[in-house]
Amino acid sequence: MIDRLKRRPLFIVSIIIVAFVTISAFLVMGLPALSPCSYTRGTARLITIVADLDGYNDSKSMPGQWPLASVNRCDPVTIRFTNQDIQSHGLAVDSYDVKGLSLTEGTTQFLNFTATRTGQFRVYCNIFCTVHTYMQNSLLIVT
Ligand SMILES: [Cu+2]
Repeated sequence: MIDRLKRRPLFIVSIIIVAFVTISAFLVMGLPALSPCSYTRGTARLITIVADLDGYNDSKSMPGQWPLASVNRCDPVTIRFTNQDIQSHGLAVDSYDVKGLSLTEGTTQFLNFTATRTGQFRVYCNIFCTVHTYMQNSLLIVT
């Protein structure tokens, strides 16, 4: 009986040490990596962006970032990009496709990727055009 009571503080100290080491490991190494999207496929998302002299989907008349699109992590994303202008326009997505698309007058192309990383990613025209400033602040939000 006395022997059991003597051991109890040792047990409590052991628990505290294990908890401390575990918490320290999380703080030093960060949270465990997210599961790969090959195991959890999300919902297919279609985003339509039309480029013309009013920007991306009339972004010229919008005060903030526009157009906005929200998807969930692991969703397969398709951006349908149409250029209705007579000059060329591009479409790039930070972190996902910085090379992007380059479209001539009156054409449509698709940009496909899986939203593997969470965060906010700028969508923008990556080739110079006369309405370039209106095509710099579209946003893809991955949660
Ligand atoms: Cu452009």
